[in-house]
Amino acid sequence: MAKKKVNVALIGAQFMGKTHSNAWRKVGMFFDLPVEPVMKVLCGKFPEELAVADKYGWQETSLDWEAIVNRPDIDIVDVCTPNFLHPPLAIAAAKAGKHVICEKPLANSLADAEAMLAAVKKAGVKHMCGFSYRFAPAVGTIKKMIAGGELGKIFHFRAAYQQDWIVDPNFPMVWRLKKKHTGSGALGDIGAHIVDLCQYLVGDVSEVCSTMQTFIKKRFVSESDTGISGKSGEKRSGKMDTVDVDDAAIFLGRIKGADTLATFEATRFAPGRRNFNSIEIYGSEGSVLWNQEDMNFFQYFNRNDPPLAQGFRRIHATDPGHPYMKAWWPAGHIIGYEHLFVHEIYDFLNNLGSKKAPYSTFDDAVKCQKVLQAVEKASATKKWEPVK
Ligand code: SOE
Repeated sequence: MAKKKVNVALIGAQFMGKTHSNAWRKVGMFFDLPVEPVMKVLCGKFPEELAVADKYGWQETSLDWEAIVNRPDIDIVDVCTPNFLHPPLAIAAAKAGKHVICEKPLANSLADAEAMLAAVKKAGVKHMCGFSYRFAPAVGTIKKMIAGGELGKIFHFRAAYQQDWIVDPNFPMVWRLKKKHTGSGALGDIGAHIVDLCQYLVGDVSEVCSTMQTFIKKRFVSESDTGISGKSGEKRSGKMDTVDVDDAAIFLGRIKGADTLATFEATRFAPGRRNFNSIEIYGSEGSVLWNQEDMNFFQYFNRNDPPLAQGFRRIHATDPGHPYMKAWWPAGHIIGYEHLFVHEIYDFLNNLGSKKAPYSTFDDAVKCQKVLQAVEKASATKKWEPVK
């Protein structure tokens, strides 16, 4: 029987537009879907960025997102723009009765994030915020192990998300470094991921203390700067602009209803760490370690192993029993960063018709945004701040 077609519009054609386009294109090839996604329209801000539409697999292009989200034939709107555009796009899509996917962090502020959640709830549409690392097979297995009591009572959740792409003082001003476009710097961009992983795997953060730092306070504006972003390696325009967000945030958290201690580090100034999103979880029965740069494996220490055989074992999270893996290749044939987005789109499509949402929703994203807000406040007050 022919499957119902669902027409997709993707807004944003840069890095996340690319990862999501790949996901929309691949999902039906590797997963059995209850519907058939049709890659209808790729929306962008500049004509030149839409040149990729054809090779990405989109049928049409548009510079008018407003017209597209209101088009009657569009069923799903996927928001992959800089953060400041998330609220207007997602709220308009919800009001038009479209299901909405939005990249993280949901918004630049808690108020905007809550407005987005209210809009999708009011419209009764499905909503997902793409916390992609939840969809790593190893992370899914770790979640099952914790839920199954295999780590016992959790003492510590520790996460460090370290990058180094702006250590070079010659890297120009881009939207991720301007508060009006991004909300916060490393905190909201990569800190959001580790906050979400903590709340997904261990529990909700109830209070935080923190400190944040901007290491390079002025950056040159490149000649190609669009007012949102310049491109690295471009000629200088002679103008300098102020970086008004954090380059790094470190914070401590306590977990609601438990005596678990959480430590978080989000930095873009760790030379050599290209995209080192790492978590460590230590419990009364055992511990696990995972990092995205080695994403097909995790390490597991079991306190109940025979005394002379104790140690961290390196588990291959590609055996078919690990989440999503049976859709890909035989054991040992590893997958990559882009597969996480195929997994999230699969989960979204596979549950379009069901009440449940086994993926990160706008509710989860608002919970994350509450922690981000508390971290920024704690950094200013230099006190422990509650997550409200
Ligand atoms: C930049 O830090 C970035 O692209 C993040 O915005 C993504 O969420 C992360 O997956 C990779 O790095």
